[in-house]
Amino acid sequence: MAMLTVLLLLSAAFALGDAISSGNRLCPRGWTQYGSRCFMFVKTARTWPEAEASCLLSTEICISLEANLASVHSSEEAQFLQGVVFSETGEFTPTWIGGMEAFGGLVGKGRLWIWSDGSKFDYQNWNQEEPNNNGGREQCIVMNFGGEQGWNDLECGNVLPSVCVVETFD
Ligand SMILES: [Ca+2]
Repeated sequence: MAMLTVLLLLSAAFALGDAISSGNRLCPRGWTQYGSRCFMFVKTARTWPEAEASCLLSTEICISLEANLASVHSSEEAQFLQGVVFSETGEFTPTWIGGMEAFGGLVGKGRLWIWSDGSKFDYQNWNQEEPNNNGGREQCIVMNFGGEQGWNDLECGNVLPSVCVVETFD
């Protein structure tokens, strides 16, 4: 009987441990958690496609994280990302995020913007007069642009720092 009690207590303790750890999701080392996601500023200046590829190659202890350039879904999240960049560079440095124009502008009227992580394009933070597709080749989104420090569409070949995102994990 005593043994059974001990076993019951042990299993209760393990169940409790599971509950605690499931509410305590983690970010890889060096990444900053916001909500259910983890972000990392990448100082090395790259083109947008090179920056996205670099996020995809992110690893943690030899495990591929398959991160993407960051999507942004609220003004609070946009401000959080500005804070991440500011804390790393001391200023509001123009930085690639994961927004890009789908289908190379072949959608006709209006432009179709998507996030490279596949999430819904449900928030935008364009500067006034943007996105203006200056020169007809501005298909990637940069944050912290100009005096307004909002978003601008910019040619994807510009080299800039970037911010990656990955989901938290148990
Ligand atoms: Ca523009």
